[in-house]
Parts: sequence; structure tokens; C-alpha cells
Amino acid sequence: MEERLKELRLEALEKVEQAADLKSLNDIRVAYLGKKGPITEVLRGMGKLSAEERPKMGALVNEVRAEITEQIEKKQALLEEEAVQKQLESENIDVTLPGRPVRVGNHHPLTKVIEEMEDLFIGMGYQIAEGPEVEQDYYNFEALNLPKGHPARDMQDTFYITEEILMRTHTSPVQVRTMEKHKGKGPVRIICPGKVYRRDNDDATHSHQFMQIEGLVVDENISMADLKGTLEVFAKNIFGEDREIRLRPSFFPFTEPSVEMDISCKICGGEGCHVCKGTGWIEVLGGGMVHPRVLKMAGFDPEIYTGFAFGIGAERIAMLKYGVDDIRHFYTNDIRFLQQFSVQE
Ligand code: 2U9
Repeated sequence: MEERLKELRLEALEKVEQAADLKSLNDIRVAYLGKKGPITEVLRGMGKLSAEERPKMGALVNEVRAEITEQIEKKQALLEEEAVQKQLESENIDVTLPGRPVRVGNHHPLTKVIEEMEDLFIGMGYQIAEGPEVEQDYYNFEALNLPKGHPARDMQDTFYITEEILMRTHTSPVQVRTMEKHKGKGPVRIICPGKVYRRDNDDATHSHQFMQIEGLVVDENISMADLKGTLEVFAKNIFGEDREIRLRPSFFPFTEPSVEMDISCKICGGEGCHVCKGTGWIEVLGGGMVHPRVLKMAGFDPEIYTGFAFGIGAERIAMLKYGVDDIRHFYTNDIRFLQQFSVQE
């Protein structure tokens, strides 16, 4: 019996030593120390021993069982430690690795132009005014000295919802609405950015829908000199300090006198090139002194008040500023086009 116990001890300890994981270690524990295991069997056989041998053999069984248990526990601690190490290694983070770049979007070029214009004019004491894109014939045409049947309406043919309701062709109706709110009392200093519509065939320089920015100042003693000075500040700020401006006479039903403004060509510096078609000048906007009839219809006394107004397409500014050759790029949203206007530019 003693031999058998020693054999079992050796066998069990060897297996414990070789156990590769916690599951096989537990199998060994059950196999050797469990109720149906060989050691329990030896204990059961002790009844047959003499009274002398029994305590000796009992002590040996306890010793063997204690030793196997101790070794199993040691091995278990070792395997558990190993498992923790393995897990830590597999979850290891290399803090020296470079981070994944965060993709930052950017504003649309038209948004950039509009926000730049807004900042500039807010700095000069203007307020931003907005209004409906679906407008009444009265605010879009009538109040701007374009009565029904006026030939200049053709130039701004639009999409009609009904006979009297239409998609606005300019943001001028916002100016009229703002003037009405002032109830004949100046000053009015506003910038009106917004979407406008025209019945036009789309091509590289025309779009049936575009963004306009219009400005209006109404007060006592406002003159052409104020308009010219303001437009010069605008041109130099948006296109560069080295740009010159010139005003040419023009006609709009809502301004009298009316002008168109050119800026000197950046490409040739005024010498004449293909961009300015050999003239050295590029047309950018229209403007003029608010027609007295327009002032009157909006509730201002033209004997006391005068005003200037101007209008420009945001696409036109963006095309000149960024060298874009086709207006349709602004609407097709090709990511390769849009990404060129990111902050890192
Ligand atoms: C009121 C009175 C007058 C706004 C003006 C222009 C001249 C002009 C065009 C530029 C390019 C339209 O976007 S475009 O196609 N605009 O030339 N706009 S004067 O005059 C006003 C506006 C409101 C009450």
C-alpha cells in the first residue's frame, strides 16, 4: 500500500508539473484527489490494515494528499499569473504610435465668400438681413420700380408659383421689407446674402439659381462718394490691396444714377490678357444711388433721405478670387473641388 501511495505521488506530481493550462490542472485534481480517485480508494482499503499499521498509513495518505494539493495550488497560481501576463501582452498599447489623423471638413467656397463679406460689412456698422425666397411680385419687381410690363423684367425672368407669387430674382426685396420696417426713419445699413433664381439656361457662367449679396445704405447726405469709397474698401479687402477700381455708367431701374464696377486684372496687372479680354479690367458688380421712387414706395422721404445700393453674385466673387472657370463646380459637390478650400489651403 505504501508503495502504491508513493507511486501515486510521483505520478500525480509529474502530471501537475506538466499541466499546460488551468483546465488540465483541474482534471488532475479531480482524477487524483476526487471521491472516485486512487487516493480515496487507498483510504477505503485501510479497514483491512492492522491497528498498528493504520495510523502510519493514515499519516502517509494525508502527507501525500497534502503534497499533491500544495503542488496543484502552486501550479495553479503560476498558470493564473501566466494567463494574466498573456492577456496584458495581448492588450498592450504602443503609446508611441502616431495617432490616426482626424478628418476635418471645410466650408463651401460660397459660404467662405459670404462669411468674409459679412465680417467686412459688420465691421463697417452694417447688419445682416434675410428674407423669403418665395416672394410677392410687389416686393421683387413693383417696389423696385419695375412695374408690370416693364422691359427690364425680361432680364430677370423667373419661376412663377402663381401670377403674384414667384421665386425672387435678387435679394432686393429683403431691402424693401427692411426699409418698410424702419417706417421712414434712417439710417439703414444692411447686407442681404441669399439664394436667388432666374429663368436661365445653365452654362459655365450662368446658373438658374445662385447666391447674391446686396448692400443698402439709406440716410441723410449719402452720396455717390460714399458708394465709391465703400466699394473700394470691399474690392481691396476681398481681392487684395493692390487692386484698383473704376466705375462705369450703367442702368438699373432701381438706381439712378447707376454704375458698374470693374477691378484691375490681377493676372496682367492692367496690361491686358486673356482673363480680362485685353482690357486690363474685370467687371464685378453693379450699384448706384437708390431711385427716389424706390425710397418713396418704401416709406422714405426722398427730399430728406438718399441712399446707395449694390449687388454682386457670390459665385462671381469666388470665381475671381479662387480662379474657378465654371460656375457649375459650386453645385456639383465634387469632393476633389471642395477639398481645395480647406483650412490648410
Ligand atoms: C433697393 C434699391 C436698390 C441693388 C443693385 C445691382 C445694381 C446689380 C447684379 C449684380 C450681379 C445682380 O447678382 S447679379 O446678377 N446687381 O447690378 N443691384 S443695384 O439695388 C437696390 C437694391 C435694393 C431697395
